Amino acid sequence: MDKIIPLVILVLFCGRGYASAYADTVNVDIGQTGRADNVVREIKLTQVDNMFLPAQINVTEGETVRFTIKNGGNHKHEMLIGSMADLKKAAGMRRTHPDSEHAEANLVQLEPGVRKDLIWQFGGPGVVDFACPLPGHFKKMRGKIIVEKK
Ligand SMILES: [Cu+2]
Repeated sequence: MDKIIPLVILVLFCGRGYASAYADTVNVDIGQTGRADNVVREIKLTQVDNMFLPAQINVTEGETVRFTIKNGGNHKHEMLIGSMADLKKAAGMRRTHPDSEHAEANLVQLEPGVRKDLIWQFGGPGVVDFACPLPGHFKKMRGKIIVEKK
């Protein structure tokens, strides 16, 4: 036991160091719910088991986009827009509380065969992530939205 405990502490410490030094930037301007009369672009997204098609989208800063998301798979899927830190947090929540209800503005939940719209206004330039946070989907079912400078 004497040797195991310090190793666990070391792993935890390294995990945090990695998270803060690399990918999971918390201060991402993900944008906000958009208004239908401001929509300048429609983007079709298809969910299959388990990926998004396409998985990379380019938009322009400030732009309001109507995403039309179709679940073409045989399983329930979600699309959640956020920073990678937000998405990982949501995926963790889905694992620990699989039956909880979610009604965030940046989330769409789709049963198989269903199509839904999400109108979203992007903020400043950067990279916004999206994913299906459901257990077993999250690692592969991800995409990136590149918000380009105007
Ligand atoms: Cu999914």
